[in-house]
Amino acid sequence: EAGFPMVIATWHVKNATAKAMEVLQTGGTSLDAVEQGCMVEEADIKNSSVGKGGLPDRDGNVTLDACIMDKHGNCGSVVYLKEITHAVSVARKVMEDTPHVMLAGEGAKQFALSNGFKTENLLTESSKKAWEEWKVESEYKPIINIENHDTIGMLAIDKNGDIAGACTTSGLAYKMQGRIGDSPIIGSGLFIDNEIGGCVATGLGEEVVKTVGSFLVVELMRQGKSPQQACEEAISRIVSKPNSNYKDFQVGYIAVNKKGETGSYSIHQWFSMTKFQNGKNEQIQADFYNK
Ligand code: SD4
Repeated sequence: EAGFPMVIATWHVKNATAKAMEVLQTGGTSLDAVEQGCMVEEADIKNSSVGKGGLPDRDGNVTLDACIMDKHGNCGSVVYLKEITHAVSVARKVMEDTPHVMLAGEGAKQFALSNGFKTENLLTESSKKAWEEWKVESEYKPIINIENHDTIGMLAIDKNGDIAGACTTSGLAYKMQGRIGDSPIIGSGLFIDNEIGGCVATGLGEEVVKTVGSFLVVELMRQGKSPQQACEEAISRIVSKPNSNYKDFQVGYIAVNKKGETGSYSIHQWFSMTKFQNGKNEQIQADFYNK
């Protein structure tokens, strides 16, 4: 069951995991694999929650959040990035070429431009139309499981057994202008500890941030839990809060440990993980809390 090289990702993203596995099999590092895997979804205009084609905020701006973390515990992140499709690659540049971890907004964009990234209009016709339809009622509520194809978070182990992870999103559709989710926040949307394992989150970012979800999952694995048990415990921290309105939102976690064993768990049905391991690239339905 376990073993590596291997890669897992949130939701149904077989093209992305196939790309990552190709990188791993041709001798690439887990860092290269997660970056290139995530880029597949960023470029896909049919994915309405990542990169180009992502749904905008209430005012019509598509703003991207992404982060990446390597085997040494180095990390880079961009928040509120506009007009640059490959946010994950900008995050990697922040990690590798600056003394900082996070760059936001205009500064992040200027940094990207100075590194050769090109601006593009990320608001596609179909996202614009969806936004215009939304504006009629302007009712804000989190959408559970957008098309079963959402924020991409990816974790990989390369031939050397080293773990890396990345995460990229356009965030919640119709968020307030300036809103940042969990996805670019190290420890919330993503955490890697190369001695132990890694975790990435998807769903309502506010709830992930409040419980520092991905760090929690990795730390629970450090204390001896399996990836599956750790994901379940992290969901339990959210749903068992007094007054939790978990019926109204989704959160999902995927995790991997050093051996390549995996886990996935969510609050509601229809979260899934894509896993490429031992020659098989498959979509796996996650177990869930609200039965
Ligand atoms: C966010 N966690 O911005 C992201 C959105 C997401 O599935 O994962 N949607 O809160």
